[in-house]
Amino acid sequence: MIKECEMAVDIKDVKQKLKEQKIETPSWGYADSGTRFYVFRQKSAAHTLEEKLEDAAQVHKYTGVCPSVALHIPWDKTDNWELVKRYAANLGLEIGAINPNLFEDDDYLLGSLCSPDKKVREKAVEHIKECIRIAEITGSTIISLWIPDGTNYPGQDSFRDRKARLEDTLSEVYDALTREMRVLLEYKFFEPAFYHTDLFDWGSAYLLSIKLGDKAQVLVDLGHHPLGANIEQIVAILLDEQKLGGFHFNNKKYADDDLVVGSINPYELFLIYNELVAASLDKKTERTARNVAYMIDQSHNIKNKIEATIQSVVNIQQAYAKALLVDRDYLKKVQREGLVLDAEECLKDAYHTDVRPLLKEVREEMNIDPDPITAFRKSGYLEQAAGGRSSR
Ligand code: LRH
Ligand code: MN
Repeated sequence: MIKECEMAVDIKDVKQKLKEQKIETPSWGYADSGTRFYVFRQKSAAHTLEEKLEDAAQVHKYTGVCPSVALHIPWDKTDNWELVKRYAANLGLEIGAINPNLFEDDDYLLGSLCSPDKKVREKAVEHIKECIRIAEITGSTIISLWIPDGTNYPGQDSFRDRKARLEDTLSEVYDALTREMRVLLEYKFFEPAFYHTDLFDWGSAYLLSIKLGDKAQVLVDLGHHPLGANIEQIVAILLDEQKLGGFHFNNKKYADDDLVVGSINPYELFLIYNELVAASLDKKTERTARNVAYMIDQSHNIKNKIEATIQSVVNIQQAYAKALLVDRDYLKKVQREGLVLDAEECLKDAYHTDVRPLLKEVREEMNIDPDPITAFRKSGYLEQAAGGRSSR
């Protein structure tokens, strides 16, 4: 099976790229979460930031590719960020993207950065500046900014006035970034607003990122598109424009379901990685492709949260491995010759390659157990956590 691919790709190079993969896990993925209907609490769920970091360290221990954790403010708020940075470092982790929260405050009823009320806009900008100060201490270089603003009824507000407010408030945020930092603009086509959303698609985020400057890029959350949207095409365009900053990986069947990435549509995840690998081999886009931030953004309502996160990482590793096995010279040739079926079959050859043996070899060479979930289960960590953590 591996033999098949050896012709087209250098397996040593593929293995090296898989060993260098970096996937950031979300602190909120380890805590109790649910739907508006109910939260099924888990005895082993994390409640404190320390517990979330300990769980993230387990995911890194058993996958070897998750050295950083994204935080959400104020969900992870603390008064000693130096201590948090050291605590994480002692667990072999770094603090990753800082996510401001512009959706959990009474003042944001009519919006945050787009609110008609200047006081509210200033409050939202001040909150993001607080997140920038936190990032300076934790050594984070990414402010991951989802703007939930929108309206629920026609006539409620002016689209263009809100657009002007957003450009104005975000330029103040942009000027507050340090030289090393970048702000990733996360769009979403609806929810919590149900008539219009101010940052609703890749185009609105791209436009804004162009107006702001090089330190502003677009974040693609896989759950934030209308059904039928061609996300791999959006990824290709943003790469080509050097404006793809990162991902929030998850999967959906209907709306923003935040299910395990690759669980519903693994072919889509492969096609997204196919665009990323192609861009990494192209002089015009390789730098952007190299700096893409791969982050998971999920809520694990019924699966064990640590196991679901490990499963997510494995799904991402498999998608990347398959994309690295695509015979790109042959693909280019048949594409140029208009051999449609052959081009599609070239991709499917890689997609249908069982890369699990390859990934087991890679883990062994990284001195970690070839079967992460089984190894984690054997560790007894969950039973210990369930015993030691108070079910609040
Ligand atoms: C919004 C979102 C955003 C986060 C939240 C947890 O749907 O994707 O990235 O802030 O989920
Ligand atoms: Mn997200």
